[in-house]
Amino acid sequence: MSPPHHIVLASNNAGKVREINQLLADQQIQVSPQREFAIPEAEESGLTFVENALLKARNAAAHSGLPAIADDSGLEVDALRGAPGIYSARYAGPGCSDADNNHQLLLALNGLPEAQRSARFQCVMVYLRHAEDPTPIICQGSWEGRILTTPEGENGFGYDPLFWVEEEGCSAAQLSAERKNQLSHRGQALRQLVRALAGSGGVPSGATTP
Ligand code: ITT
Repeated sequence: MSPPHHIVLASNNAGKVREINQLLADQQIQVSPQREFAIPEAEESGLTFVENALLKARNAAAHSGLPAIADDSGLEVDALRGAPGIYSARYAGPGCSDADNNHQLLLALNGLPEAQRSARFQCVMVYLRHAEDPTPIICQGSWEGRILTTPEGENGFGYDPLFWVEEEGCSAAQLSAERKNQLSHRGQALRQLVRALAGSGGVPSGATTP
């Protein structure tokens, strides 16, 4: 049995949707962002990336009747004991912009030397065959870097202008979309998910295959 052909993507973040669509471009999967179904936003009440990803995917699957993929991701800064973490999208407060979050992060790390600015992006990507799927596919990726003292670059989204990628000698926002997807937490998680989907055939748990 082949993988599902139509999946709802449980994200309202345009940057994520763009990257995920690029990563899935050569797969035989049609991924529709949840805004096309007017799906109400899920409350991200979990305390882990996994919990929040499941909440978002379940919400999108329930409202669309389709299998769903969700990405819960964030930036962990060692000097901030893992903050902003699961709160990365709203670090500077409700309704804040990427620029507000970056400003907040620079304030929090003000004066800290380079050696103490280590950080990583985390991404948990989940797939639910349907809203009550008891065996979700859960994949995870992480990407090591360091927080700059001033933003650099225009590409990407979120904290990319402050995320220095040592092995590339530039910020994440100075990488091409293709290169970022090759390296990033999201790219790692989604490639795993695609492999798992190809193996599972996207069959609902409990269903029998001929
Ligand atoms: P959805 O829940 O609708 O997908 P969101 O932005 O609220 O969108 P999250 O709760 O997963 O999603 O928060 C992720 C935040 O982490 C995101 O808003 C960015 O601030 C940051 N982030 C995640 N991946 C990133 C990346 O690749 N580059 C820069 N920042 C990233």
